[in-house]
Amino acid sequence: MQNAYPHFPTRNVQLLDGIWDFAFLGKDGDPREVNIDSIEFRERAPVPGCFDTLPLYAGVRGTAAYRTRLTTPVGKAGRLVFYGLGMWTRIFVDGCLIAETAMPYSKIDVDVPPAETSERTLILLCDNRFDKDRVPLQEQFFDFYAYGGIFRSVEWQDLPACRIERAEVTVVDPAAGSVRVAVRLSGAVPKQIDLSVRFDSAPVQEFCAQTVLENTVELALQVPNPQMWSPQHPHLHILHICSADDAISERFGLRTITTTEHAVCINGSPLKLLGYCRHEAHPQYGPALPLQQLVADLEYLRDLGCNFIRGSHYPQDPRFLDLCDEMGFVVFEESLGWGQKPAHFTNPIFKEAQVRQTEAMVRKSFNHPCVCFWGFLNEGASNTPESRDIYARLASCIRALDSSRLVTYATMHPFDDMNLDLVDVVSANTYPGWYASNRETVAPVDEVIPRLEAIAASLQERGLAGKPLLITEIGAGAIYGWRDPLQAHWSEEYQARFLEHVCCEVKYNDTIAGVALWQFCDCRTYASAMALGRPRGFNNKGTLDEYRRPKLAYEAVRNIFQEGENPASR
Ligand code: ADA
Repeated sequence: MQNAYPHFPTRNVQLLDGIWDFAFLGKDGDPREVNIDSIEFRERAPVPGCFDTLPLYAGVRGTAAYRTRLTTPVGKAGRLVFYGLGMWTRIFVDGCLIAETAMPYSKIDVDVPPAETSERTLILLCDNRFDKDRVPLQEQFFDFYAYGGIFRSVEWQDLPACRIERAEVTVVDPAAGSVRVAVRLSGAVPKQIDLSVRFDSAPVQEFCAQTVLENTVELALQVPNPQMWSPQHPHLHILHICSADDAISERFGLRTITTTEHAVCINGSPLKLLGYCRHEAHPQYGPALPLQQLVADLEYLRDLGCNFIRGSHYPQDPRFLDLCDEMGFVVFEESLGWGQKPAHFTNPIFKEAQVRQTEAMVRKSFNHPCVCFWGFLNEGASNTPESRDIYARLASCIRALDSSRLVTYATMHPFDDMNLDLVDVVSANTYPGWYASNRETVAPVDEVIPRLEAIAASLQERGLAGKPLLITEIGAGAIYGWRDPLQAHWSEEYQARFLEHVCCEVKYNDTIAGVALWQFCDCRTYASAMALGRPRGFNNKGTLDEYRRPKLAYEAVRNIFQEGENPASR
């Protein structure tokens, strides 16, 4: 069984998901000191799964050990693919440490040397404690709960000597079906290679003795019977490439993404982006969401009339992106970040980690037509001079890997941001009518239109008017079931009235390219006194609650987003 794209049809791929052996090793010890031979695995735990959502370890921070056994061919190298791990992980195969990683939510490949026996043991030490040096990307002050464990699937692949790692497809002319393909190779890579190429079920084309430069073969190809991808018609093509040793199937879409002064265009046509920010979160699973939940969330989003999802605030599950490709959603994918300050921007460990994760995200999602925006550093202190270096580095490392998508980041400083010259689209987070600028205002909803107008005017004054303005967060909290005739803050009525007002303004204001409302569903957040502004310990600005029960605002948003032409309803 193959997980998300790309697929490797000739490799022996084993999905390692299931019930693993488990032990919780304590809250205090140093995970680097653990002797893995002495661990007594007395419990069982699901993979994927967050151990700290299980009743026994709910809310606990410390080191957990997971173990499984697998059978691999004797003498053959292989690869473990982790589609998304928790905060900090050490990975052992047959008792040897083979990797240590602190890139929460990132897809990680770990190559494993051959062994003389076929029975092998995989142990993961997963630590979910905050530690700025060890896990520079995730901190306690973030407004979403940091879970521990194995968030997404784990896979084993037997590896051939010369492997086809990826075939990255860049669209040159979508209507004509012309594409450039970079075939990335690794392992025992020859100077020249024979490749056979097939699109969908079209005849195979042979490309003999292709020159390999820097482990890459560049091909200019023509897709037979090209059909474009768009939210209305999310047509997908599959590219199969084979060499003597290996084969890969990559799925992609033929589309371009460009901008005009006020709009984002797909295949040259402006598309008003209407949607939500979404956390991968559920009270029972944390971010280890079952497929059923991914599909259910997308069905709700489609029913709401959305065509746009901001994957806040980390690299997205590849299975979710596969579904977005298929259902025609436009996605804003960003690396992990939340409110970082100058102290972060001047810390080389933080900067390196940020660049590494952002590059890994771009490589992972390169062929998803749904992904149209690359983002980073949500709500960082981008109004400080210290921010310049890392913002510029991230924008340029993204463009060096992929020049076909829009680069942006969600700013909470639309009036004095210092880095907006770097982006293709200005993405502003703003909370008029919720975190009201004047706490005595009786009708805080009235702050919405003046604030949006002031942001647009300020961009104009600063010579940024040529870049489309996207509202990447705006919202109001409501406690599910809390009804109040006075429509006070936290009531479902206030949220419904607020979102109705916002949606009308954004949908019909031609100077705004779109909106990602904050947020799709409630999600668990601070466990400390920082939860004082977060009743129940949840961020309650969801239009659905954490169990996906729609609040009053659901109908209000749906009525407006669905009005007139609705790109997501087919
Ligand atoms: C910020 C942040 C979100 C969330 C939101 C809120 O904009 O990016 O993650 O914390 O504020 O609810 O206040």
